Amino acid sequence: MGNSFSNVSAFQSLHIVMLGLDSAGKTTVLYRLKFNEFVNTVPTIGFNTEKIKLSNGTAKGISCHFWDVGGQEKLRPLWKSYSRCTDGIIYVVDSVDVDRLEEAKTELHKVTKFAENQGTPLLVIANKQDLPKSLPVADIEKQLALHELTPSTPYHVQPACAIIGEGLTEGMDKLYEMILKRRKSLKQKKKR
Ligand SMILES: Nc1nc2c(ncn2[C@@H]2O[C@H](COP(=O)(O)OP(=O)(O)OP(=O)(O)O)[C@@H](O)[C@H]2O)c(=O)[nH]1
Ligand SMILES: [Mg+2]
Repeated sequence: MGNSFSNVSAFQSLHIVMLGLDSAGKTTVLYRLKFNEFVNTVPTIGFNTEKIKLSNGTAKGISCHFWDVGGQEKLRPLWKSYSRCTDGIIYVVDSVDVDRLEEAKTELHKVTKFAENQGTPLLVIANKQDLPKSLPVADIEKQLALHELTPSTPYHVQPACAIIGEGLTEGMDKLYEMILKRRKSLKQKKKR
């Protein structure tokens, strides 16, 4: 007891949406978290949803209801309704797809600007860090212009490799930490 996680019930279910351009690795992340193994994916037409009890890290035991929405251009209009009033947003980026980082930035900034998403914690997963030409996290943070997000959006950028699961526990722990912090400050605001 006594740590920052002690005040949240392990039985609460968090509502998390996973967004990002097509082929960024969202579904690979989802099934890595669910089965703790690599699952070969096909492009998502629509969405996948899974209830997952986190099995590692400081958020171990916390239940999450994930919504993994397809990233193809024709599916992106769906992002608005899926991201509405969630506890957290995970934005997956392909760290080698440098040519589409500008597009990834534009789409991310659109999502964070929706009124219903104001203040929702954001975890950016800089995926595919196993590949030789992957951009370092600092460059991805800069190219996505995360410092230009609305000041109320707390964020963390996590280097990861969804294929082997590296970085996912750390990322989920950070997201959980940001969610708790936000809940605490909303509670305090209500009391005033
Ligand atoms: N090398 C490498 N490949 C990865 C990694 N994560 C995912 N991939 C591969 O990237 C491809 C796309 O992965 P998906 O998880 O289907 O991508 P997605 O973001 O769900 O794509 P959409 O469903 O189209 O939006 C697949 O071939 C994955 O095996 C990673 O960390 N490293
Ligand atoms: Mg997918």
